[in-house]
Amino acid sequence: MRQPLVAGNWKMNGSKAFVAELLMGIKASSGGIQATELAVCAPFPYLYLLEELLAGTPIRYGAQDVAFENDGAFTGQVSVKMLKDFGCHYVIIGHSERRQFNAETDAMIARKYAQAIANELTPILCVGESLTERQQGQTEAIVARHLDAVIELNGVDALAKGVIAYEPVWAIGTGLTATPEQAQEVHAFLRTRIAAHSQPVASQVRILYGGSMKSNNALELIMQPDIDGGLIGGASLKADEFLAICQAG
Ligand code: 3PY
Repeated sequence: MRQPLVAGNWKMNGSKAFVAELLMGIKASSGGIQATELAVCAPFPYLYLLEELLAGTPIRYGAQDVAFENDGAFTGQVSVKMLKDFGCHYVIIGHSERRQFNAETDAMIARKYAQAIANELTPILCVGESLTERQQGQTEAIVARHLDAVIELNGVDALAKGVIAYEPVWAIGTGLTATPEQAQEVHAFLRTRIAAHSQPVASQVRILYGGSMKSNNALELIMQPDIDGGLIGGASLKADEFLAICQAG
């Protein structure tokens, strides 16, 4: 049995006041949500607030990126050790916005994954195709490339120490969402690909759907057999909306 996970990706949003209010709202009404694991991934400057305000709750938290080295001359970067120092449990790796705007390659992402698991930080590895790639029938080839880069460097067993998020790029920030059938097809493809290396890892690894998941479409997505929760963008910035998605999980 894979426990559903609903993780918020706040992206580059927030302020101290906003974060405090959002976390208060989530904490106040999340008590009844037992079956689903909840997490939020915040911008680096607010991690200290998460550490403070989520202490003693089952809500986990993390960051949205990490360096692939542990320390040294890497101006502007934040290491896995630093994230652990602030009590992070998760880190999002390879989000399409980082692949697009920060020129992150599969090789860099595989190294970030390696750093995370070496230091017991749980990576949430994002994979997904663009609209053009989907229209050209490239969806499976692209997500396979994203996945294989991590397996090649880290070995398949490393996948059991992380979480995968299928995020079709064409559904991010566009309001478009993959239909449950489209999403399930890719999730099943990913699981089968992992099973070719290891059936136990394939059965164990959680594969989240991300890309405009909201309270009004979460249930039908999460009900699919290979969808184990969601990585939530804009909808995770409103406590009520986020918690409604968690209820669906
Ligand atoms: C979205 O839903 O827009 C996301 O990118 C989640 O990571």
